[in-house]
Amino acid sequence: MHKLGHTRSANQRDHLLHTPDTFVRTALPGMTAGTAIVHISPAAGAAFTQYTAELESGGSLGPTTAQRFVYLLSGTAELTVEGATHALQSGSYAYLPPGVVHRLRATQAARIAVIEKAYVPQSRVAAPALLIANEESVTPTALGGEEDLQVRGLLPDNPAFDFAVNTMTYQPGAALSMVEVHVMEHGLLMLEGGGIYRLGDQWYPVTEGDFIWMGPFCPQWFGALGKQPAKYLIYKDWNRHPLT
Ligand code: UGY
Ligand code: MN
Repeated sequence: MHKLGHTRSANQRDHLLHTPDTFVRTALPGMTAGTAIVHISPAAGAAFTQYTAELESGGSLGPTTAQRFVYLLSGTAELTVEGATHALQSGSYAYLPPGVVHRLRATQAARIAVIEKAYVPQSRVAAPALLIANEESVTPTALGGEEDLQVRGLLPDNPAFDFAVNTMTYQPGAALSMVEVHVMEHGLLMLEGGGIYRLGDQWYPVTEGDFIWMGPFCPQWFGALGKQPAKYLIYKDWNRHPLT
């Protein structure tokens, strides 16, 4: 059915809601047998890029000189880096330091969340090392003691990292305990369930498959609705002075 120009997608100064009906697929340099849905980039004011790579079996990501974080949404893949090949499945993720040559190839059709960011060095702190893990190996913690809101920090709590990526899982009815307004920006991919996201002065219904960018100081709040938990993957810049 034709939607007569209607969409939930919205593009505001300090936030973006990107819903699947508006996704445009594009080739990225060096990517083979696959396409990318670019959700956010410096062109829209962000200091990072996030895209969903959709690879056919045998397809691979192109190279990057930036640091790269990948999280397997579905399918299987193999990551060859530093002389070893690692099998990735749903929930597997990897942090690839800047300049580390690697090859990420789908072994079955795969969807991969990809975050890329220029590294901001910190004096007297060595750059982070390669990390490959699965979300299931990370122990969740209750946010602010709220048992119905569990957070998994996918990257170590270590000042070498200039960004963080977490998953947050809300039981139906759970919500952030406050409206947050902070210097960090976010890239957020809804993995399961849905609810209401407050962004700036608007409240949006959001569901699995949606992407949200929140710019610095964008007022934000989320409450989970429905009968299943809501879960999202969320990026934020981290561990650096605001002047850097
Ligand atoms: O880490 C965060 O800032 C997180 N609580 N923000 C969010 O879920 N919008
Ligand atoms: Mn936040």
